[in-house]
Amino acid sequence: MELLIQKAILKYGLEDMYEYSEVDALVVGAGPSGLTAARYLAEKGLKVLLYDRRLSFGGGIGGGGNMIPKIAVQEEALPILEDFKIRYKKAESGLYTLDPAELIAKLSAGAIDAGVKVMLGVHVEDVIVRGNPPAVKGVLWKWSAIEISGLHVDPLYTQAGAIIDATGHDAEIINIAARKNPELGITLKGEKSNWSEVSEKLVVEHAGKVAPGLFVTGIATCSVYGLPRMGPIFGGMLMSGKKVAEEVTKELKS
Ligand code: 48F
Repeated sequence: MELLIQKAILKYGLEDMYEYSEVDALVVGAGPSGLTAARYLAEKGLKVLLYDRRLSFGGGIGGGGNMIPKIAVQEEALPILEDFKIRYKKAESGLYTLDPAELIAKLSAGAIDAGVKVMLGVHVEDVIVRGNPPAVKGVLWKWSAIEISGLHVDPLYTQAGAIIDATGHDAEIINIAARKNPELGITLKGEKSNWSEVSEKLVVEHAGKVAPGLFVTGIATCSVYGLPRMGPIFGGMLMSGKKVAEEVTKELKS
């Protein structure tokens, strides 16, 4: 039996890895912005792969608002909640509240049902840049377990028409791309102190293309463009995910 289990995993798992070594769009980060972006991209018929270095979904959603199990969003985000069939309640403040566990589960299920292939335990550590003008063409990655072990193991490669950095506060992929490839002309301005109402709008406006082949969404957008962080309100994360999906779709289909 052990042998049959292993053979089934190797045969079909490696088949998946082979098929997904080249995709239309690669989203790095399975937080609120990455899951939202991935679903709307897949709905347009694109081949979409989503990596997260953890063995679980949701990024910063699980902590709710300051570890209290409720999340706040503003009215403009309600159409996205409805697309994912996420339940919400109106609060006295004019905001809407929802359950973080439901948000994680339904964003994840929505992305997978739309056709997104998810690989967890994958740490993206570098980008590949080619061409003139230079463009980001793919990423290098390791299993997170290898990254954490500190062992020297060469990374694997995934090629993508568009790479979306949804890695959260540190904008890890764009940081690496900027530092190692000055020819891309990316300058990261760094995240500013909290200003929720301003940041929630600016993060949606700025989500999009950073360099050829490379896009940003979610709170990573604040690090790239010097925008204030927004604290425990999540509408901007969802709306910036949808916005980047629209930009990437336009570019890949043109
Ligand atoms: O941090 P995260 O939830 O990013 P987000 O979608 O949402 C931010 C909010 O959760 C919250 C907030 C809202 O107001 O401020 O912080 O912008 O999810 C980022 C995901 O990316 C993964 C990480 O494990 C997390 O699940 N990640 C980060 N770096 C890498 C990565 C990497 N190098 N390779 C793979 N995954």
